[in-house]
Amino acid sequence: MAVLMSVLAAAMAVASPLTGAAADPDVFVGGQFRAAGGAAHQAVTFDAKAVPSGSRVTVISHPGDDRTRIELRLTGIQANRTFGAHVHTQPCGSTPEASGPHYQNVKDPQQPSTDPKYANPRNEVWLDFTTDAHGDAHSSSTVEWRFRPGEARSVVIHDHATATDPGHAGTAGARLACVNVPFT
Ligand SMILES: [Cu+2]
Repeated sequence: MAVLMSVLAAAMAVASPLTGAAADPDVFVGGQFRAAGGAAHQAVTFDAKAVPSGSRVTVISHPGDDRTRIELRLTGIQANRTFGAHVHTQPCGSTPEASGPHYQNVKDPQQPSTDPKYANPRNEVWLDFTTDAHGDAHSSSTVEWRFRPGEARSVVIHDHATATDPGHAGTAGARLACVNVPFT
């Protein structure tokens, strides 16, 4: 019996690193934007001209060893326009502010954070994009860290490209749309 137990323990010791790898799957979210308010939706729009109801969004988060690659795809939103986009800390709600501040790997003690030391695309996830003539776009970002589970909950699409200068860093204008993503 003792021999059997030690064999099992050895088998489990070999198996556990594999189990650990399997516990970090990609996070995949896809859906259509719906007008905010009323029922909770996967993806909500606050600006029907920029992000029409029925346009589509896909977010894929690929966790790796001490790094994360995040992809954003959009179809059918306003054509030939540059938007800002970031990972935020709270889920989308019926108002644009519900999604909270940007997720930061190292949190700025000063909030709202507009210090480029913290509000930058290495410490936050910036996914700015420019649509083509069809209103389609794709962007991605790879950061050298993993999300703290439960602290990154959405991707927000903003009015314009993200600023980088002190006092404005990380800002990108009004929040036009939001998609819920349970980042891990
Ligand atoms: Cu943002």
